[in-house]
Amino acid sequence: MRIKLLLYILLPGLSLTACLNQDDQKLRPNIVFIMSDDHAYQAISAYSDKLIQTPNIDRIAKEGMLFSNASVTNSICAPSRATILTGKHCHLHGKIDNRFPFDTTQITFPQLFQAAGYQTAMFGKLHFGNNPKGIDEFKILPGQGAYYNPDFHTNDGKIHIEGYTTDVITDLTLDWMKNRRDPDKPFLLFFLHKAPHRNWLPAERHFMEYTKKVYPEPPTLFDDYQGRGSAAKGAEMNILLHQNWAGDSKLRPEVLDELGIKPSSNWDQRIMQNTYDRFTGEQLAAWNAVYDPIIEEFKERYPSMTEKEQMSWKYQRYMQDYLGCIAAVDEGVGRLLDYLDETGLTQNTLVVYTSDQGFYLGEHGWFDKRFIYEESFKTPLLVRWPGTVEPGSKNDQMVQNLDFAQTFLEIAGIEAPSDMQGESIVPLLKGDIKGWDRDAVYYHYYEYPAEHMVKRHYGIVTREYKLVHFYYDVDEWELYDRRNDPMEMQNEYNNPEYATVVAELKEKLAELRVKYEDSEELDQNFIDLYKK
Ligand code: SGN
Ligand code: CA
Repeated sequence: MRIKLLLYILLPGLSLTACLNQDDQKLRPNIVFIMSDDHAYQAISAYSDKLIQTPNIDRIAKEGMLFSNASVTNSICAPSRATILTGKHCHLHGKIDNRFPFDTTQITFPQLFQAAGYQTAMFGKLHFGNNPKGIDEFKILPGQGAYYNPDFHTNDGKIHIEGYTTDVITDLTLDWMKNRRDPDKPFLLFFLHKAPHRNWLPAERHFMEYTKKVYPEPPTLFDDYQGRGSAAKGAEMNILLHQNWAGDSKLRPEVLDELGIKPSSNWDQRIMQNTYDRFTGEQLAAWNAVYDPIIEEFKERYPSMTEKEQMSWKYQRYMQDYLGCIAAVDEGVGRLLDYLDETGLTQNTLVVYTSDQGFYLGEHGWFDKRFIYEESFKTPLLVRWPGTVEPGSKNDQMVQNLDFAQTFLEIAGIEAPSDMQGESIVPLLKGDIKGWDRDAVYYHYYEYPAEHMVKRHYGIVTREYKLVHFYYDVDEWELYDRRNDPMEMQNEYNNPEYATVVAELKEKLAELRVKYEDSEELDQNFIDLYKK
């Protein structure tokens, strides 16, 4: 088979399917790419069991490899997804933030799989502004999608399905696997959860359980941002100050009025009302039965609560709903893994679990993402590939979402376009780290001024340090010593002891900007386009 694949690579005009007989076709590995939205690695028990048990997601690491240093190039939804699909940094594929359109004339890796004879399917949240290309069957949520009773864009128009969206996405995925997949062809499947994106609405079975739990507070929940620059201080993602009392903490809009609580944002009350409006009568009754007593208790307590107590209350409410959403994702992953086992597909199928970026679960008092700082820069990555990946193995190399396209293409024996900017992690999956020489990664965030007010910044991350440049309306640099200050509480940029480190990293950062073809001119172009 390898020779035929080589022929295909050497003779691009030749159709791969024409070269392969049916047995060869079946031998090509299947790929299942499972991605959730905003799933923090802190909320996967394979990484940390402080918050939640995720036995099904953990199975992928138990039977495969856990990456402890996987990161994204830009910690926000649509840009991350565009990077995954194109294998390019945002400044080249152009989807620098959630608003900019994606130029659909660009090649995305599913198109190459489809052309090479793979079946391709996608279910869940793409959040890309466009329908996907190169996908035989898709059912994707419009934009962010809804947690209950979702609509989907499909190859044949719009559909509406009643139910809890995480379960619906799992059902759609399994329905395709069982009923429409051609067993004689290899497949590339995207199983893309909307959960646990804001505003965190769990399924009934989970809000009943999770609203009763109490979670440990992270040590930096009451961070005052001293030791950091104006970007951390000016960001609007503090749980106490910026999470919505109604939309996020699930107080009733009328209760806010009653208690004289000013909404944290002008869409606070509207979001919760939209949530109620979407429920069926039965769903609403189940919701109220659990959330009404929480609201009643809060009403009693609120008049005597200090700000610190309000923060602690909001943090618990946040964790209960966020983690409750993850419980359904974990069950869905379990259902898919079981199906692969039952059908014998496990052996020849690569399964990836990841998130479009990391997320703050109260670290630095925050929710949301966007920053190059640890919890949003890093993303979970678990990979199972029986026969190739050693079960229970761990890898701490700096891999990125930039690497998926080339990795999958190599696994399928399809040539990657030469302008992709990642690196295949297949050697790492095989346990060979000798040939892997990446010692730094590049990061660039753009969406500012915008919701959460995280300033534009780019930076370099090595194993030991993180050097960041915030620009646009400031010109500030930050340096973090990742080994001695893992919680990133102290900017060492102006500390003379780090002068040599700063100088070296600045040089390296400039080299990375050249290597990846980013530049001040492009920074300015994107600023100008933003203003239009
Ligand atoms: C919404 C959320 C934000 C979130 C963005 C982007 N606000 O606007 O908190 O940062 O999505 O998220 S909400 O009040 O509407 O929930 S992303 O994952 O799509 O990038
Ligand atoms: Ca996201």
